[in-house]
Amino acid sequence: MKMTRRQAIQTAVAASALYATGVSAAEPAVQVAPGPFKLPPLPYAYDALEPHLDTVTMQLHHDKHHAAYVDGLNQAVAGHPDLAGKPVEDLLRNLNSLPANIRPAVRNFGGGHANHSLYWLELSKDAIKHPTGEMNMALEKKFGTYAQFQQAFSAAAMSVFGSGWAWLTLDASKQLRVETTPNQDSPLSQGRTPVMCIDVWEHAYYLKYQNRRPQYIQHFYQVLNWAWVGDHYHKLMA
Ligand code: MN3
Repeated sequence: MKMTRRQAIQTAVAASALYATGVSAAEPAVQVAPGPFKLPPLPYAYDALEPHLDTVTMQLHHDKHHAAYVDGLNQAVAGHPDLAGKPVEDLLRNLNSLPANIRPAVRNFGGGHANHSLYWLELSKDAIKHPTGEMNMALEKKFGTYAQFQQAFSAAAMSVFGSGWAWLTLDASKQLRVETTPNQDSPLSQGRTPVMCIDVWEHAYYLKYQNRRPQYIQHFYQVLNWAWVGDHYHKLMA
């Protein structure tokens, strides 16, 4: 489907609200219920990450699952105009300052929105499969070698019981760490900043890999674009 220039601008704005992409949208924006938070467009075609992440999974994951998180977040902040204008990252960093009755919804739906927004952007069909420069040096300093980092990250992704995420994050002292969160919890709510992540909810891989999460993790590395992650890391360290 071809986008009008106006749609292209709108979708680019929606994407850049969370993370700078540097890429143009290949798919038009999916309609979600009106509200301050917008579903960012998938920054490539649904089939771009084949055969590692299959087309149907990408369609459902972005257009249905991520869209539902955006809808849920919009519903949660309806009637709270003071919150509606804030970036979702700010809401997640300050969960405890939110009204108690909307805190669980912002945690779940806002987390789902922020987490998936990062996940789409770090993936590419033309992935640079090895970190370079300062990203590589930082990983080697912390983990020894890239292979050792992968071991730690894969083990974290395998250790998530049920639904959740594994993360490469920066702590308050800008030190790298590997960690996991359950459900749609964001490391932002723990005072840490996401550098890279893997979604290990079954909806991320079950259609193609069924119960074989280790295979999904191995294929994830084939489309994980360290050029984007390294650029993101550089901006976080600046
Ligand atoms: Mn997901």
